[in-house]
Amino acid sequence: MIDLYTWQTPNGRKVSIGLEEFGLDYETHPVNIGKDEQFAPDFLAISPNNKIPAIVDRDTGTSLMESGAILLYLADKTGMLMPGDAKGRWKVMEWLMMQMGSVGPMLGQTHHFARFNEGKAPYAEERFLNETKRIYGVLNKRLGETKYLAGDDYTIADIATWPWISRYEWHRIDWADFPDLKRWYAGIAARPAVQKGYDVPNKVQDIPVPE
Ligand SMILES: N[C@@H](CCC(=O)N[C@@H](CS)C(=O)NCC(=O)O)C(=O)O
Repeated sequence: MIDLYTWQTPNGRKVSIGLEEFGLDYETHPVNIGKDEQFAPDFLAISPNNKIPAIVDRDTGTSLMESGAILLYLADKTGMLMPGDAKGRWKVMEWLMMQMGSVGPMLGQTHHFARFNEGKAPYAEERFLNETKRIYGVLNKRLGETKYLAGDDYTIADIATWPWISRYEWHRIDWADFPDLKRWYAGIAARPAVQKGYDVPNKVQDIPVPE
């Protein structure tokens, strides 16, 4: 049994979608980051950086913060969604780290400057919207070459990246420029585990899907 500490954000959804895909039993503990619950001392003991998501694996006593580390841990625990061969594993690492180092941080800044604080910092808005568009281009190019980010198979690299793209309505992109990313996005959106994990801990809206 896994205790999941989360909120309905892209980083949180990575782990709830992952848990659904892995078929693991989990108990959800909502941490309302809009009410600063991530700063509660009890939560800090599990997540030293005061951010969701975090897990505690009751089977092993392992507690983990950082969505990338959590997905790697769960893939290791189940032997799923990560290739067995070294070449395949490193491709997953490559695209997982690209998500952790670029997709999440850059798109996250776009949300802050272009969505929540529009007009306050024009340079930052321009910089992060441009960076977001550039990243969409990188993903689109990759997905023009391979079915999923790390190759032929759906892996934790896709699970980590998809929830960020599911916020595309905030990114001011034109889907006509990114047909391969659109194909990938829509295919993953249709997966039952993704639909279930998207609504954890609360349903906010249906998954947006571009026309
Ligand atoms: N690198 C971390 C980022 C986690 C993160 O930024 N979580 C956000 C929600 S998406 C959060 O908890 N924000 C609350 C805060 O910054 O105080 C991960 O991937 O788990």
